[in-house]
Amino acid sequence: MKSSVLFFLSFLLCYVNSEAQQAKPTDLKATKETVSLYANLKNVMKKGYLVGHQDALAYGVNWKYEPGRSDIKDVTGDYPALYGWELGGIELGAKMNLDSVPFDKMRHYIEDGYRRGGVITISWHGTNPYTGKTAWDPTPGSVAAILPGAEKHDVYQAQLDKIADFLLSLKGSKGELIPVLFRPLHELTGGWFWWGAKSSSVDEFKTLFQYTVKYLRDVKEVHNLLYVYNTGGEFNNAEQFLERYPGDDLIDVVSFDTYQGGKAEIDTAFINDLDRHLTIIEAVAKEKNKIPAVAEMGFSKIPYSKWFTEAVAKAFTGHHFAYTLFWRNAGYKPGDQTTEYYVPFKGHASAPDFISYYNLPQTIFQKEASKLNLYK
Ligand code: BMA
Repeated sequence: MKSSVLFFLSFLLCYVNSEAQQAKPTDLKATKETVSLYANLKNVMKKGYLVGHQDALAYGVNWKYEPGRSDIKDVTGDYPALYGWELGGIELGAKMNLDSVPFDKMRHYIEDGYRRGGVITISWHGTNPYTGKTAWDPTPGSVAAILPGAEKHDVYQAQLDKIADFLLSLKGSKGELIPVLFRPLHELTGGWFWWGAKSSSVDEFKTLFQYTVKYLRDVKEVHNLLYVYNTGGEFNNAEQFLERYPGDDLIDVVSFDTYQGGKAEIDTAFINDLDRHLTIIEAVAKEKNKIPAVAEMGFSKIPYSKWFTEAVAKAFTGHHFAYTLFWRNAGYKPGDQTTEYYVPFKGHASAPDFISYYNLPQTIFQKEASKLNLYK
């Protein structure tokens, strides 16, 4: 009798332990808040997904740097639950990023979002360390040239030092580090960035990703990061999705980016692809015990006014993933004379549809996210 009780108790303990272990990020030294965020994002998926917006607090269509403002808030009365920010330019020691957001302001916006209980994700369209040109310079050999021991390795390492400094400068009110979903080397299956699939071999890319995580985590001791593996839409099965995956010990979130282009109509191919890609990454995440997410998405200028309910929500039906991030409301860009925005602003034709999307039970914006206590 006694031994069977003991057996039962130890079984229970093992079960509880393994449940707890399952909810841990790959960085064994991750801060308390980072560990909590990871576990909570896993739980969130059971009920819905966080909705995010890139550069949400810095600017929107026809406005810039107005304290407290956000296009999503203008339309819904609520902030997004996830805030995307971009570090491109920081590696050069610049005061502002490649989209003209000053890093000092960005730090404050990050603190604001975190204080409200929101989540932060960061991308990095970094300068090509090999050529000194932009991120969009897929010169062959760029990755090989910066690997440990190669001619431009020190340039990349110095870039990472700047990244580490910024990430370690993000602090909450008690001095705790703000957790960040960090997605370096994103859209890695595409051919447009210097780290892309067209300009590096699978092994070179994996080595670069492994080095990047290990340098930030083990050398720079940055322990407020969850690492996001982030492809483009160039995959048809798990094997293709995972071709450049650097390893289970380095990745916490598996994700992809997706954009609708073309005509102002419902595009069944876009919906089907999104649905299919989610099915693939959800299976990968389940098998590897990771978190699935959509790292970036949008339909620039939202020319179809029911896009959010009839395309996005439709494709997302029945899926379980932690978050999605709509890309930035840049508005008119004098540089290339184009206009770009991905969520409606007040008065836009798709604003009523976005409110319907906001009201869906699965979509989580700031007010709901705050109640979830994602850092506890
Ligand atoms: C792109 C566009 C660019 C921007 C870049 C990095 O998709 O929005 O205007 O510079 O992202 O944020």
